[in-house]
Amino acid sequence: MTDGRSAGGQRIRSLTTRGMMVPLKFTLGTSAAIVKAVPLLLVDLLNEDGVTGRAYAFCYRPSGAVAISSHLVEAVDLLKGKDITPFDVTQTLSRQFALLGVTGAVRMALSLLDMAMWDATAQIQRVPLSSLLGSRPRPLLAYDSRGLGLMEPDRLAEEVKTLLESGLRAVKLRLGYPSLSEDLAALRTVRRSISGDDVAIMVDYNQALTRTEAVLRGRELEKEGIYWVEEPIAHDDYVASAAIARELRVPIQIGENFNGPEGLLRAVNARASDYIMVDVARIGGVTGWLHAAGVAAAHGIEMSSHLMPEISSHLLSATQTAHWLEYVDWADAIIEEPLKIRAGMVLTSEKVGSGISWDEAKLKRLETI
Ligand code: SMN
Ligand code: MG
Repeated sequence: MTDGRSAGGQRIRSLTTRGMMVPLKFTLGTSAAIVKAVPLLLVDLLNEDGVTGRAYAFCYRPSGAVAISSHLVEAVDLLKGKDITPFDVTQTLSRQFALLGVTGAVRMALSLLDMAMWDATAQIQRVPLSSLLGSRPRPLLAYDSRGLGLMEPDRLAEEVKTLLESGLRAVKLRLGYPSLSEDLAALRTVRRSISGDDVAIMVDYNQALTRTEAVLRGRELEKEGIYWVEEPIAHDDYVASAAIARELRVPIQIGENFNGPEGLLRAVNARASDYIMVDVARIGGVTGWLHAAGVAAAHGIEMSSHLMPEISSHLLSATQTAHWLEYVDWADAIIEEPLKIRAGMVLTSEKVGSGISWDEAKLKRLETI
């Protein structure tokens, strides 16, 4: 303990945020948007012990990075000089931002602060984040989510072969073409291009369908052997989602838009899906994830991650009902030690903290926001 700080507490000295555009190796056409480059916000939180906690988040749009950064600056001003823990951050700042609304960019800012503080705590304790959480860095079942956007069938056939060179044995295909027959053609093309039947195919509609269309398309798709159908309809229509989950044999997957553990709890209570997937930057960082994982465990529901695999791997390592890690390599363009894949599994970093450190030489090559 230093500076009269309580055990486990930190005093924030300064915050640095940097918005970076990272070009993608595989253009990602989803039913919502065509993504060629991703805006990532990098956070450095220096505390009075001289330890820098780091975190990054995918911000969906460049303006998202600007908004999140602006909320972060204000949040850190409110905390400066105070002896705080991640637990306090969520509690105190949720009250301060309550009238603006702890959702969207605000939720992401608070999640990033929490993630950076946990990273610093794990560094101070000299253990990997997953070990600090009572587990250890584990190899994880993971699917490749880098490609297979909406595109011409010929290109889909080529792309899936390239993706499988990574060694992972599962891929996610984006659907939501204008017609069911086009969705089926895309799925069959991917299936035909994969030798052997041990590769799982997840499909993601990014909220493109109506409830009726979701049941009609789902009934045909499930005959083709898919692993899950993700976000077929508006993400927050839990009543309709529950009806779809009852109608279809194939499991329904939702959750990347859950706002905090409370959002997850509402979906679980509504039986809105068979599986759940959590975005660490929307669920409330490490603290929010732990609460969410408790709900999932109590209900015996398989829980997967959404994007940001570097920190999510630590969290899934400490999740009782851990299911699939969503693997993307977007952060390889900003960090020193990219995640490794061995024998079809993603290896959680064994470095102290979350294992994230910026590669300044790589950052120089990127466009800033
Ligand atoms: C997704 C969300 C945002 C950007 C790219 C892809 C998708 C996923 O919903 O689940 O990966
Ligand atoms: Mg999705």
